[in-house]
Amino acid sequence: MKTVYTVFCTDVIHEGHKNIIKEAEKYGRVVVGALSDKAAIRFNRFPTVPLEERVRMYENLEGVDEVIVQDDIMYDHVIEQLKPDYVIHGDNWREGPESAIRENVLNLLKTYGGELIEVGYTYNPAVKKIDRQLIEKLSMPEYRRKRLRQLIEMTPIVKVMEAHSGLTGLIVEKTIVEHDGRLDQFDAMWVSSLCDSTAKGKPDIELVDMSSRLRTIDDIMEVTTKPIILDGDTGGLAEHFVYNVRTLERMGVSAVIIEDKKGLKKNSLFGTEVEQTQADIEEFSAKIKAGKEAQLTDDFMIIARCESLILEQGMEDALKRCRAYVEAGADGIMIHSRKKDPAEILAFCDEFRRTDQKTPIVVVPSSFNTITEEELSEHGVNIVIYANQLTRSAFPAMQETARDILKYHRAKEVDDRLLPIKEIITLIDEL
Ligand code: SPV
Ligand code: MG
Repeated sequence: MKTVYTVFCTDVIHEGHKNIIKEAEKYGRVVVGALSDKAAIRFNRFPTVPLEERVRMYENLEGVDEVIVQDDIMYDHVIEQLKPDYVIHGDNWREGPESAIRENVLNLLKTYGGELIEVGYTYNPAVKKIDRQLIEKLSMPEYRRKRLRQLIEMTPIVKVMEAHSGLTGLIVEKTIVEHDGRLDQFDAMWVSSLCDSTAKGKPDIELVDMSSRLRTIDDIMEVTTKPIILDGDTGGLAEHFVYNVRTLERMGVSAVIIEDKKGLKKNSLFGTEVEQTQADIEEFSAKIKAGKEAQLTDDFMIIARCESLILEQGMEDALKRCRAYVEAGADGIMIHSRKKDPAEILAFCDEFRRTDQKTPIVVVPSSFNTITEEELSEHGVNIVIYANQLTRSAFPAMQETARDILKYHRAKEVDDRLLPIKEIITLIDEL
């Protein structure tokens, strides 16, 4: 009896999957791989049904003989163990990043004479509708909100990219790359005060008020499903912060990060070049505590950001504060630095982890940008935020285009470096 293998990474079985099984049965015994959560989040949609339930769902399908778990997007391990005579897949993986997986399968099958069977991908209105429903489900507050906590458990390091509009949200949502035989994408979005303010042409001094920040979040939420972390600046008055916590929670935001400054907040990357005052430990702890008491779900996170290293108050002060903030109920801590050398941040993480192995650590490597995600993870970091790189890449590109059109009195010279009109008009999905 020959073995036919296919992998599923879906929460809902539709005609397309049934069609694959029907085809597979013609060739032999059907083994279905259930893609593990940690593999699925690297290129597919975030699972809303636990792995064990997905396995059971696939086992109950007519024509399926066995279900195994595939723990990686690439098939190496599974093919090595199972040596299937055939791998069967929809033909929709020939283009785009998924073609790297197809290459991987073809190379593995070649080593022992296995064969790839590709069947026409079913994309009828019923399948399309299921697809839309799955996406809509992920964008609902009750799914989106808890997803950050789930990601912290599921992945060694949660990768977060800045978004400040529907368009930048779409970039974070949809960008998937294949590099070195691996597929990858961002896990979540950071609604940065710096970039949200900059997009509105305003300074990053808490001038853009909460109503406007919420409007930005809503624009992003309209077109995305990934979890959102809000840069909440100082959190404002504790008496106001509690109301904002409830609003953010209700909208489906996963976390707010508030920093231990008071008075006129300026951007941290100014450091001590401008006057900035750190709040007392007691005062800031009370704000965290009030926020935690106000929230109603277990999903929402209030993360305390410590500015001691930015304001050159020393390592001991940073550690003392972060431990106090955790004591006050913070669900995570963010430690910031504007040094180019990551040594200071790593020393902090190592020391913090010596006494606290659990509380999530967040870092923003804008200045210490030589450090890799893997190295950060080895030092106990759970969330890495790329806080401003989209804004910083868009601004010079737009400025150069504006300059060149002024210079040449026409747009021909800039056209080659622009997104083709056809692509811009199809960038946004139609319902
Ligand atoms: C932001 O992105 O607004 C931040 C991070 O707060 S930083 O600009 O590095 O202070
Ligand atoms: Mg900020």
